[in-house]
Amino acid sequence: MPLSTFIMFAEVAKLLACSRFAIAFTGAGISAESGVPTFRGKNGLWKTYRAEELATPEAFRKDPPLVWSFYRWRMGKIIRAKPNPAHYALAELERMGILKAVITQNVDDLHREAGSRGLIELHGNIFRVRCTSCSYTENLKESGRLDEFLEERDLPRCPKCGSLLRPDVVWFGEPLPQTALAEAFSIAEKADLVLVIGTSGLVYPAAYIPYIVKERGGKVVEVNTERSGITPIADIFLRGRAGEVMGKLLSEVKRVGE
Ligand code: BJW
Ligand code: ZN
Repeated sequence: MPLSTFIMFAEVAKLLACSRFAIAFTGAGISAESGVPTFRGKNGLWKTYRAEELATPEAFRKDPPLVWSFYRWRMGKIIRAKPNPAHYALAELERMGILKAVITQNVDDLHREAGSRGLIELHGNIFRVRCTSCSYTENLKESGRLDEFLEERDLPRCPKCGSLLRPDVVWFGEPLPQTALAEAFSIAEKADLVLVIGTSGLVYPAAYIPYIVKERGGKVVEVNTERSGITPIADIFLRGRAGEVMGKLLSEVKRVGE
């Protein structure tokens, strides 16, 4: 590791250890090392698939079989993915009392699997489905019906009213879940440090989170393999893969605390 990177790790570890209310804001890049594809970038989903044909309410109205085949494929891929050292590092920082919340744009459930408890999911959860007509929702992981659901060829129907079910995720042009967004903004207002990990920072309103922290005088520490929409306001930029960087950072935080 070059000396400058080593010094930056030590500095971030100290900032974290001395923080009063540190939070994390994560995106698809944190799950890349778990084998979950990101959206943008050279191997991103939106390079192969067109977002407007798959991740909008209009697309679902126009062609529900197409949208469902995309989501069934992703559910099947994501259910086999395991959290990586970055997810585990955040859960451990929370157990150590350093991290107060993880605000994620990811729908893959990997933070929860890694043990994060103060978790806010801004864009929903891919393993939850909800009815397009009534209030029915189901978490397919919890109900144990995921395999059956993935094998089924027909469009999924609501067991209560027979209407079409849809993935409980947030598509372009849809509002984010109100309680989750309000809570995320309120937490960001309190934070004196935000770790921004693996997001292009291009999708709003989620991408406001680091700006809120910065505006209130908090530090912005970014972990990413590339520059992002957030990099211009980052106080410290740790370039690298989330799993590798966060594993090292956790060790450094533990060393500082000894
Ligand atoms: C690594 C790595 C490794 C790789 N280690 N790093 C201003 C204000 C408000 C809204 C807007 C606004 N301007 C425009 C809008 C509209 C729109 C928007 O933001 N569009 C922009 C794209 C221009 N926003 C919306 O439509 C939102 N809704 C809304 O605004 O509603 C308003 C409304 C109010 C009231 C009534 C009605 C409407 C909704 C946005 C929903 C986004 N949905 C998706 C799909 C979720 C479901 C699914 O999974 O299928 O969410 S799109 C996709 O993008 C997904 C992600 O959560 C989101 C963000 O992507 P993310 O996580 O940043 O991933 P990538 O791929 O972009 O980046 C990966 C990063 O990782 C890169 O930087 C890599 O370098 C890095 N990386 N490997 C570390 N190993
Ligand atoms: Zn229903």
